[in-house]
Amino acid sequence: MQSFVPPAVRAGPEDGDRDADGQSGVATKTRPKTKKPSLYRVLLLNDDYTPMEFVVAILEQVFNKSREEATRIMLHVHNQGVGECGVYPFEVAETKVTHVMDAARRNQHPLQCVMEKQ
Ligand code: TYC
Repeated sequence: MQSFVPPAVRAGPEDGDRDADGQSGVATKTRPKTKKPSLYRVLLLNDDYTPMEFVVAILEQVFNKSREEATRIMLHVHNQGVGECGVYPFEVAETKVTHVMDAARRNQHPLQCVMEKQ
């Protein structure tokens, strides 16, 4: 015995919703089943000791920036104190922060990289 669930409270069409034509008969446009992932900004913080060239290299290698864009972001952080390297889904942002912090530690630089929910 299948219990009735009104369409308005269901997540979206499932296999059992399809009729002989393969039409679901359930509206999907207003409530798509797939959810967009939350996005996180990855930020670099300024300090007085990390070499500019190291920060540029991080922005090129970890954040796939051109040398010109990497230099622009590095100078923005240097002058403003903080700057955005990119916006990513949680796990991508977390991995990039880890890569930056590992590289900074390996090279004994105090560079700090953080993420924040957008
Ligand atoms: N302020 C540093 C210097 O003068 C350069 C720097 C830029 C450091 C950006 C960190 O996130 C940073 N060498």
